[in-house]
Amino acid sequence: MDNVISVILGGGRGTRLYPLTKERSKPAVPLAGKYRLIDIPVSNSLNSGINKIYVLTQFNSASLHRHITRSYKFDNFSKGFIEVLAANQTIGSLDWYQGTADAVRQNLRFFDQPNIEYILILSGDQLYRMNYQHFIREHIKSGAEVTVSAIPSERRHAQALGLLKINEQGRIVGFSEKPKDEAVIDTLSLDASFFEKRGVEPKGRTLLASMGIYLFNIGVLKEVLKKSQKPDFGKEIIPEIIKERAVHAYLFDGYWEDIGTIKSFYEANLELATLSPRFNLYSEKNPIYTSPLSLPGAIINNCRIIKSIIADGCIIDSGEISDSVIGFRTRIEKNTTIRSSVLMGADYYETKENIRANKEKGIPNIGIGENTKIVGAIVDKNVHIGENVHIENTKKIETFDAENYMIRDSIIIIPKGSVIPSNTVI
Ligand code: ADQ
Ligand code: ADP
Repeated sequence: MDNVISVILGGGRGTRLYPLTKERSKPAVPLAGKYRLIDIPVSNSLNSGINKIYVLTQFNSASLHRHITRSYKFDNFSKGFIEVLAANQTIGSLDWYQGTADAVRQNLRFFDQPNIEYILILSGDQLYRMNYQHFIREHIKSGAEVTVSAIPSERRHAQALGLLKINEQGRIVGFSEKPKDEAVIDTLSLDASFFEKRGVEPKGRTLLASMGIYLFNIGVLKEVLKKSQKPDFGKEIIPEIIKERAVHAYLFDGYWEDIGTIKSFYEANLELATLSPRFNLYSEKNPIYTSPLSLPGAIINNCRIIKSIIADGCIIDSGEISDSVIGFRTRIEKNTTIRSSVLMGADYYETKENIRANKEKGIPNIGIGENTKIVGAIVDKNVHIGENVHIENTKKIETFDAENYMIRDSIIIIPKGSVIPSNTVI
């Protein structure tokens, strides 16, 4: 794996996960109480023996930088590194990356290193576990110049994915990015025998979708991105090159979820808080790495907790927590109800001075106040929620913007550092 570089696409303008991306770049968005999105592709790379990793992001937020330097350290002899390449820091471009291929194109000079033969391009907002060694081995065996990782998919997801068709040798002979036209989807549909022949149970899936994960021979990548100046792999580059280049598909049939939207992010977090989630954070062999936090265990006074993750350093008094993720350092006062919610926790415990200052300003402390009820929400870090607050989208509003909260996909989001005064009803 010494001849492979992982390039993680860390997000475009970040509108889909907004406001979680308001003050941080997408790879730094917290996940499952103590991780960040970037930990998934980085851990997959490290567990596959790839330790040369670049993260391409629009801006290098302080939190991303801090998280990476704290979490991932390589010794002198390993030649490993993780570097963030931010759009606003590249010479020759003061603009943002225009798309996935543009992001890679603008940084090609960093990847062009002696002994590097393959560039593995990964998405930064997907939850899955893959051993890239199998993928790379398959790529070499097939003699492909480019390989796209592909997953069987149901028709209802067709319009959100790149769909592909392969021949007997596994070469991609048709590709359509997020087709809207049912007739086009029909031409890309496969019958059960296609999957069965390849040892995959179809389970009602009739399509083969791109996972947005690409392996390029470095020379081919350079030529392709020089020849075409188009900004996106899925929209333009892949559909263009399948005619001229040997582009193959690698069939993957494990758990894989795009968590780049508020709804999918929320649902994936809640699923992680069940006893048998499809994504296993408890794997001894392939752990998901993150920052060592040096926090004590959570303290819980008298609380009924059902299907929930309670991260380190929480201080919880009483009430009920169900189907929720409670991030590190969350303080929850007496008689509270937290249901179907993702709380991201806090970056620090407030000191006596902080608490005095809160009182002077007339704002609640960081955490969740007494008698408060939160249902169906994402609460970002360092949020001050007072007493007798009720946060619940009872009217099932789809989208809404208020000063200290937002609703997206019917999920209420309290942005980082917001203040929700006592007795507020949302
Ligand atoms: P999408 O995920 O919709 O489809 P895109 O928005 O291009 O494609 O995002 C791919 C990845 O690149 C994401 O991790 C995103 O955050 C990141 N990204 C996007 N723009 C970027 C930019 N300007 N700079 C840096 N990073 C950026 C793609 C493929 C489909 C495939 C799906 C699978 O195009 O064919 O089916 O992934 O999820
Ligand atoms: P996020 O992307 O989650 O918003 P931050 O930029 O807040 O991340 O960075 C998180 C880290 O920064 C924490 O681990 C914490 O140690 C530190 N940090 C941030 N704000 C403060 C603060 N006000 N006091 C002490 N430490 C802080």
